[in-house]
Amino acid sequence: MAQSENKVCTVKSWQEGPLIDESTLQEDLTRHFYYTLGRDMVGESRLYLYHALALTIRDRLVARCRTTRQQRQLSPTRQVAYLSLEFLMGRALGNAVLNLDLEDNVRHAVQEYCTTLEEVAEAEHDAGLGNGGLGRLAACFLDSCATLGLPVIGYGIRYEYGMFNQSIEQGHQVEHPDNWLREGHPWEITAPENTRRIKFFGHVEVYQDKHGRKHHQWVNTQDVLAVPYDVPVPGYKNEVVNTLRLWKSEATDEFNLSEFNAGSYTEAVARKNLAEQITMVLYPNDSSENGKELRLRQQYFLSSASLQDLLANWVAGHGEDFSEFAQYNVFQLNDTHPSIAVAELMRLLVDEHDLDWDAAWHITTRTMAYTNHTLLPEALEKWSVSLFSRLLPRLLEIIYEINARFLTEVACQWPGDMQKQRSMSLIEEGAHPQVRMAYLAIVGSFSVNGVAALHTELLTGGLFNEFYQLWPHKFNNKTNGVTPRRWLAHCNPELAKLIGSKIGDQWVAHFADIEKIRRYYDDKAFQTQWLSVKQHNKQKLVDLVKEACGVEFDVAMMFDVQVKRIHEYKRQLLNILHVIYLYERIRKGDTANLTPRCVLLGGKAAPGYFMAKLIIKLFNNVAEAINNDPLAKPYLRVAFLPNYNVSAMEVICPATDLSEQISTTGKEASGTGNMKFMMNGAVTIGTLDGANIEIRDAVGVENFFLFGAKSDELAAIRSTYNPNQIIQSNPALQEVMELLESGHFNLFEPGLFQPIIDSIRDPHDQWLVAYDFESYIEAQQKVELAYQDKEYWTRLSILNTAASGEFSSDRTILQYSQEIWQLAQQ
Ligand code: 26W
Repeated sequence: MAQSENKVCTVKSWQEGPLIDESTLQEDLTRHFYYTLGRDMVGESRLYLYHALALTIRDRLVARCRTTRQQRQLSPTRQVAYLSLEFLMGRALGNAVLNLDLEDNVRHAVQEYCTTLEEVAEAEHDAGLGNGGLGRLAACFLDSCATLGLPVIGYGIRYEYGMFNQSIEQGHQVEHPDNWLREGHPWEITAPENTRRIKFFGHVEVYQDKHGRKHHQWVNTQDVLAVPYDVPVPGYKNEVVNTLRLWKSEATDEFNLSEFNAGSYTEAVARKNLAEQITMVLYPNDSSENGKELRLRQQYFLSSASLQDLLANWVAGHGEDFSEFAQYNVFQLNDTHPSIAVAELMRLLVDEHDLDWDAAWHITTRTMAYTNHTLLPEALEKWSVSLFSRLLPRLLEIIYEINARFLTEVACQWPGDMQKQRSMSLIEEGAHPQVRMAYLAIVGSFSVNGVAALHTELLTGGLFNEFYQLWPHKFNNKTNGVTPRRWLAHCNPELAKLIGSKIGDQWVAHFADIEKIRRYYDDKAFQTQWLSVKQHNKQKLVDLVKEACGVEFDVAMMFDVQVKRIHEYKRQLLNILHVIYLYERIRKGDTANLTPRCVLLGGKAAPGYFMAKLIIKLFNNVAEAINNDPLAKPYLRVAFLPNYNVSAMEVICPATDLSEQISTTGKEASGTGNMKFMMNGAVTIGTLDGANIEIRDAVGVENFFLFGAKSDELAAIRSTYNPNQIIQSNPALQEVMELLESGHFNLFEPGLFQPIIDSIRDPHDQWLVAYDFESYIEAQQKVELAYQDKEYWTRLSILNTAASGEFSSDRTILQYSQEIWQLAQQ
């Protein structure tokens, strides 16, 4: 339909959006409760009150979202699409209340229902649409983009089942499906009119038009529909509301029609299931590729739907003229997961919008930008050529064409060097040829970035060095950050208030300001208040640990915390060895200088990752032995918190004294938990890895407990690594190993932990657990002494928060905006 035929009819009185005063909010809350949801028993369920409140707030978000869109239409600027298979949003209510500045009014409105805002907020399920760091980073970025008023739209998948729920049974991890949509998701609004059609399977036919031009037609495909669900993303007190568009897969009508006509009702329904499988579940692997066909389908589904969406909007405004498209659009690829977008944009421009190859390539390589989040070789995505040719035949052709042209460039740069061509090719040759997705992303992008200084150095100097030599200008660093709204203002309201009482509230949106509290680190009264907030936060964690683990933590003891995905490189095992070492000291009566501590561990293991699951079991067995030993009680308590997620971190990081960031150097790309802890005044014990290096520089080397091998020493260490000798020559480690090997922690499960013992003693142990043990213990001893001096520790704590200014994702996003996206300053 031509635009002039559209009848435009806006009801003026709705343009402004609903008021946010207490009585209007109250009226809306009641109306949603009684009429939208059809409830009348106030005491019936907090769930309905939560839904009514969410709808009340959503009304306000919708109004602002519309104005944001309208304002941008008035003066079009460059915009960004952030493509990510994961958005780990957590809960939305508290964040929306904070960002819309509704707290006082909402509190009063809720009071009428004889409950508190906190209790109502508890009814919300976490949106767990991500594994860990990469997914949560995407969520922090959306918050910063909206707060900075940047035109950034997030594109992701609306998984029916998010990250699995974890329970612990007899010390083992057990996975349970996360049916987070069961009770409805009040924040989303579906836009079926923007449904897109995604092709799979089929084959390619070539024909020539009357001008002799070749065209490729991807035919006989089995299509799936992508239906968008929009989630509002509010900026902090700035009236801006951006959008996160999540795609759900649905069957097309033809599927049903043809099969219904043939009388195959059941087959038709089965087909429907097949289509809907695509967005059924989030893959719970965060560090190893498993090459599952469904995962590639998800990646293509997201990439194609999102690109079609943007192209359709472009065509609506500019017709088929793409000459300025690259001036107005950027696609940021969150790791290689959506990197098939490079080939898909080529396909859409060439096959569907009739551009020639060079024009399309010009656009693609000026709009795509790629962020790498991992150096682990096993996490680098490769898809088998045979799978590609079956599932996405036209895309494979396009990848071959991109590769052929690229290899010509390689040949020009390194004439006659066939080895170069082999090592840089987008296709890894061999018995089972594979497409190297990271290389596709690099070749198709104008920017490639790492997520911390060391990580970017290791990318350019190692993993991607040949590409760096070819195109040094493409590579850049963007050190990660986290949003101070969720990770300080919202999760630690008491500390936020104390900070506000000294330096005002500007820091929430201008986090560099946080540095101003440094002035008070020596102020006795301030220290006392600081400590009392921490104690209060610790009590909340005590309650959580008691309820979830049945273990009694004590606020008088040091809270030593490691929460993150369970992985050998993150070295939860090193932490366990330290716990066993402390226990040994207690058993020997060597407790004179022992600082009482509570050790908390949390995190999920990928369901197929045997060693990670065994590490959880070991920790739980060690915890049980220690918690049941009355000797240990005054000095050491140990708990594994099941089902670590965003909401749990909101309770954990404000209560933590000591933040464990102990990965093997060169393995953790950045880390972002380290930043959340620091903001909340935890002190870090850590290696020179990822963003720890920048954290240590910011807080001052004397205020950071450093240990472990350095990245430039690793090659030498590995070449002569002899863990058995290290164990023999270190009495403390020897005792720890003896206790472990004696079966003390697995009396009824003989041999259970042998694989862990073997891995520590293995000269090829990549994670160098035995190597770093000694310096870890020394650093822990320094921590103990420091903690015993309450005033000194409090000073350290204040200094950490004060130095966390640069770890706001606002800083990170400003850098993306200026250095990669080139967005006009808003
Ligand atoms: C294909 C399986 C898979 C899935 C997810 C492989 C790898 C991933 C992610 C890249 C893992 C991840 O979350 N990486 C983390 O990204 C964070 C944000 O940049 C960093 O802070 C962490 O150091 C990094 O491990």
